[in-house]
Amino acid sequence: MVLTGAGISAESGVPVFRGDDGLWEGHRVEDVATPEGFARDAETVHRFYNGRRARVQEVEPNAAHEALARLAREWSGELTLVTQNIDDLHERAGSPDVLHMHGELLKSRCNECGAVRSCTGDLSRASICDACEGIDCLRPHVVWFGEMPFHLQEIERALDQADWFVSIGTSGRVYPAAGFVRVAAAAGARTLELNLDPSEQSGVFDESRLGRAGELVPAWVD
Ligand code: BJW
Repeated sequence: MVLTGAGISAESGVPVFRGDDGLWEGHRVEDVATPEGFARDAETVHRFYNGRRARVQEVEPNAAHEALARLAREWSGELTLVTQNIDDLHERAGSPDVLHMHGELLKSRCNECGAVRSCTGDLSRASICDACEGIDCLRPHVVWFGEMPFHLQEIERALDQADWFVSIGTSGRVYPAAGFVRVAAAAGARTLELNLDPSEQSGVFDESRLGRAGELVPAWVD
């Protein structure tokens, strides 16, 4: 099983969350990444995600995304790819069946009827749901703090059966993803971390390699 975070898309030009120049710089997390923040000021939250949605469509997958797609194509074993990222760079590199546990930026969800739709343009309070025709009921199809991540049952099954657990480009600060390495290790998997800096979970991994995903991931895959 491979778990990816913001660091794998950094070399494509998608900013990470934490640290200097991170996405949270200039934004209070509780304003733009919680259901309460959205209820308080939907326009600000829409602006935040509209900007990121436009940006993501301008960038390209990098060597790390491509190496993981190659792994899925050429390796005879079973690979589960779980990403915390809401961009579509794994899919564009050719990875099949990506589990987006924190949702997808290029989709909207209706708060009233639950309809999930492709969304490549801007959302605003005036957007209309094409399923229930409600106004002001669309939100980005993402998982905010306090909400339940997606695909947890499938992920638990994969963690339980994994021979390898490899984490790429994540700070290991956000749960439940940050706890996956312990679950996999307890179930008998060997664990490897590929990250630019030591993460919150580095000490838990059997091995931690520091460097850029664009170099480390192709080297590991090949
Ligand atoms: C490079 C690089 C390069 C840079 N190459 N590397 C204890 C247990 C369980 C839950 C909690 C808990 N304590 C608190 C909670 C609640 C909360 C939580 O975790 N809070 C923490 C702050 C403590 N979690 C939740 O609320 C979650 N839901 C939940 O827990 O539901 C109940 C539940 C209970 C039990 C089981 C199951 C469920 C929901 C979390 C939702 C997170 N949402 C966000 C926003 C998504 C939408 C959006 O994108 O806007 O997800 S927050 C943000 O952080 C985003 C990311 O996916 C996530 C992780 O960030 P990531 O990917 O690690 O990025 P960075 O920036 O932190 O790190 C980047 C790394 O890359 C760095 O280390 C760099 O060094 C590295 N890097 N360039 C390689 N070139």
